[in-house]
Amino acid sequence: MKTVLVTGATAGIGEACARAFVKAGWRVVATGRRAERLAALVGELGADNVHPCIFDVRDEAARDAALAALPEEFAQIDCLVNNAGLALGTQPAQKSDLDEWKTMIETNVTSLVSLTHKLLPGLIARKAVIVNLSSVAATYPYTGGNVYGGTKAFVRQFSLGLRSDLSGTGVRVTSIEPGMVETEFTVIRTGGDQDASDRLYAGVNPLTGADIADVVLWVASQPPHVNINALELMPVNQSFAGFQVARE
Ligand code: 8X3
Repeated sequence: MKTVLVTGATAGIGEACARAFVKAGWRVVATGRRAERLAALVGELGADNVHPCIFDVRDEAARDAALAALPEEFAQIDCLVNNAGLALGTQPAQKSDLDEWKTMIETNVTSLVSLTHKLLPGLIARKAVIVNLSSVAATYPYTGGNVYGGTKAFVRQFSLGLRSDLSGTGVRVTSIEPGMVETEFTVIRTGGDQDASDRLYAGVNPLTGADIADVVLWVASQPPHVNINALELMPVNQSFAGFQVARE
């Protein structure tokens, strides 16, 4: 039985990953800040299948304590899903809040590289799969995307660089780059504005957390000689628009 560690498993894509991996016969270490959400996941999927680790990914001491206390049967990680991340704010740079920028960088970039660095020796020993959740915002800039897009471009390029560094180890690395996925993402981004989130996704038929979880599981289930480098996906109703032009 293989073990996957999923960060940000309390909601959205992470929670869906926990469900998909358990259904496929994996053990799941589910991390997140909200203990009650993780407890519900354990209740639903079974304590033999899911081990909750309650910590904020930005808190390295709490993270290390939780990982050091992993039961033996959950301690060997075969797949790391770096899912925890967030967007804060939709304003242009000149109206953005610096603290929100820093929170995105700490969560999406610093915490991701820190956890990856910590787990790397074990991941190499087990020829593991690392799946990093980037975004279409890594490639396509949009107004108000500023630092969020920057963090996701980092995740994509870090993933590709990591893969290069890990050449010959058998470790596989993938950058997953979704477009619109209806989760708590936009409610969080807008500071709790459920109406704004509902308006954004209305009529779009957006991707779901389960759609992305299926892709993550598929990536992790490839034979050992297959590496999916990067995978970008969008709902059918989301596509590309042209450049904007400001006229004088
Ligand atoms: C966010 C993708 O398309 O909702 O990661 O901005 S999108």
